[in-house]
Amino acid sequence: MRHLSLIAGLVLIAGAVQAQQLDWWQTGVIYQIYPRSYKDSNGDGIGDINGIISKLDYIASLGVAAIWLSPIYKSPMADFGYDISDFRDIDPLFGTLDDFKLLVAEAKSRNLGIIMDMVPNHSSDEHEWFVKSEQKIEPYTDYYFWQPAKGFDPNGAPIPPNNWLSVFGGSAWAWSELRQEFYLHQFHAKQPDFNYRNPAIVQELKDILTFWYDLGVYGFRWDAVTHMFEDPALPDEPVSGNPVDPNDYNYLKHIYTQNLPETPYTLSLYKAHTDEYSLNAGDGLHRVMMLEVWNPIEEVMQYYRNVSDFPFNFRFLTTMGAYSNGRDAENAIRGWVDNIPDNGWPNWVLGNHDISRVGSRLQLTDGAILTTLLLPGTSINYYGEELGMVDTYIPPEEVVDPAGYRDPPRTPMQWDDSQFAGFTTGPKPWLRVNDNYLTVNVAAEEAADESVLKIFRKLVALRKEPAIQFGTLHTTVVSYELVLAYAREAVNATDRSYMVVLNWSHDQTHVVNLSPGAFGAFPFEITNPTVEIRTIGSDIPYDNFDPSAFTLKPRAGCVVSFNAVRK
Ligand SMILES: *[C@@H]1O[C@H](CO)[C@@H](O)[C@H](O)[C@H]1NC(C)=O
Ligand SMILES: *[C@@H]1O[C@H](CO)[C@@H](O)[C@H](O)[C@H]1NC(C)=O
Ligand SMILES: *[C@@H]1O[C@H](CO)[C@@H](O)[C@H](O)[C@H]1NC(C)=O
Ligand SMILES: CC(=O)N[C@H]1CO[C@H](CO)[C@@H](O)[C@@H]1O
Ligand SMILES: [Ca+2]
Ligand SMILES: [Ca+2]
Repeated sequence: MRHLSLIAGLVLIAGAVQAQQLDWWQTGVIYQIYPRSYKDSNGDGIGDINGIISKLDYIASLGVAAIWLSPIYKSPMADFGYDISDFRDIDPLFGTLDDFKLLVAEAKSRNLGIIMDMVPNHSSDEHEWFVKSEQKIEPYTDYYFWQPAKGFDPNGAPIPPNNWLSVFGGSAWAWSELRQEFYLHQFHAKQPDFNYRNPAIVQELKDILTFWYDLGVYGFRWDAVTHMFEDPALPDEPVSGNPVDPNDYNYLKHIYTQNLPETPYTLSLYKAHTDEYSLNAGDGLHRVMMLEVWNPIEEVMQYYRNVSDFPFNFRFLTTMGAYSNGRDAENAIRGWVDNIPDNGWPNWVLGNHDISRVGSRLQLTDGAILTTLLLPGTSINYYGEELGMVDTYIPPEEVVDPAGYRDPPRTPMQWDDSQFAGFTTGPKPWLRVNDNYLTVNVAAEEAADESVLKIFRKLVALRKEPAIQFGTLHTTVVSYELVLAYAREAVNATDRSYMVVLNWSHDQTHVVNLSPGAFGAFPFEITNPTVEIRTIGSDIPYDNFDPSAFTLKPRAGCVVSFNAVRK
């Protein structure tokens, strides 16, 4: 049994523990929308801003605090919007800047913030800066990573400066006939890398942040920041020993092009800029900075402190699978909360646009949201998680993702049982709709007695409880490592405490005893228990809940409120 006091939110005054006010981004749930797939307003088969506006009442009904939008900037779409040609405009596929302003205003009137995506390592080659940089027009000459050829081969072809490879395969260097130099592209050749050693580019990005803050944006999620810096001495990278083609990215060990120590420092400049903006705005709104960092946990933790409000916690994505048990779930939780630096705020991510949906990956959705939404910290939830949407099989001839594997979690939101799940009125959505839309959809789940949607809403509402905001976290694993139970023990004994119990087993039923003295018990007596939420089909009786003997079917779980009595 392990315990954690969330000191971050508490101050000890004259022996009495008092709750500090937590901020919107800490108590709230952040709802990620992949805009192409949420709601199409004009029948072209692609989701857009007006579509999102038309669904704001639904989003507000979930109780979430903010919407994070995957990129909607102007882009030639060589990489679905991650190749930006104007950081201050909206792509016409999604609408106009005026549509965006309306979205911000309409969201705000429903108490919802809008969070934008920042893609810092490169722009599109069609960006005005790159076009001018290629012509050496000041001040753009050194905005990108230019290098002369190392020499010329016998046929007169330029030889790249070193052996660096692009994430998409092949040399990371592309030759510009015009400038007679190579530029670096860690991703697509249409995505030239910025030169972050040039203070002018650092300033440009600050100005872009200011532009969007002025439009009322509540913060940014920064895309995989690992590729921001490269070693300026341009050493060849060593061979990794992986049995892959020499043109494959994994052929080399990326010690000179990933996770350079300059990255957290540069990000801290943006964090300082953001905090300064909030201070000067004088509106009391904390603008949030969330980072995507896929590194080992010790490295990820370096991105707290003055670098961001939090780096995303991907433990449930990277350490858990369909056959993970209660112990694995406990490890995923403790691995984060026990490693977090002082004053660091935890967060929980179950899925996103780059990875198999949680309903497919862990083969459960209601149990997964039950497990993460009542933990201390911010919850980030991908659209459709609140319905139990799963990955969609895409036949090879319909694959559109340039990387080839990211279509299944990106299929259209399932609104109702009409054609294309109500996503579009046009003849064809950009990606097919999951066949299960007849039953897995918003309308059906609103109507059902029990549904993932209803569970999600109740969980979000419970996050307002003092015990969920400030309570001590206790975790335990019982029943042969199969059952994870955790409690949020209220700081004030008069407040209700909460317990979440989930049976991770696929095929066995156990009887659990969580009363004091029993194996794995909590250090308090559980009195007046009430079942608040149960997973679908679990048949856990709402009445007469006995914490000393209760049975959970395979994959079943519940949330129980109670009064904790310390002996
Ligand atoms: C506990 O109760 C006191 C007195 O009502 C209150 O001031 C304090 O904020 C509460 N603490 C928490 C963590 O809820
Ligand atoms: C952030 O903290 C690091 C380490 O203490 C420090 O070197 C850096 O200057 C800080 N960044 C800012 C913008 O103050
Ligand atoms: C969870 O389900 C498994 C598989 O059916 C079963 O063996 C175990 O007893 C159940 N655990 C609880 C606490 O009911
Ligand atoms: C730091 C950064 O922006 N990384 C991104 C670079 O571009 C690729 C491809 O668009 C993204 O996947 C990375 O996250
Ligand atoms: Ca559209
Ligand atoms: Ca870079």
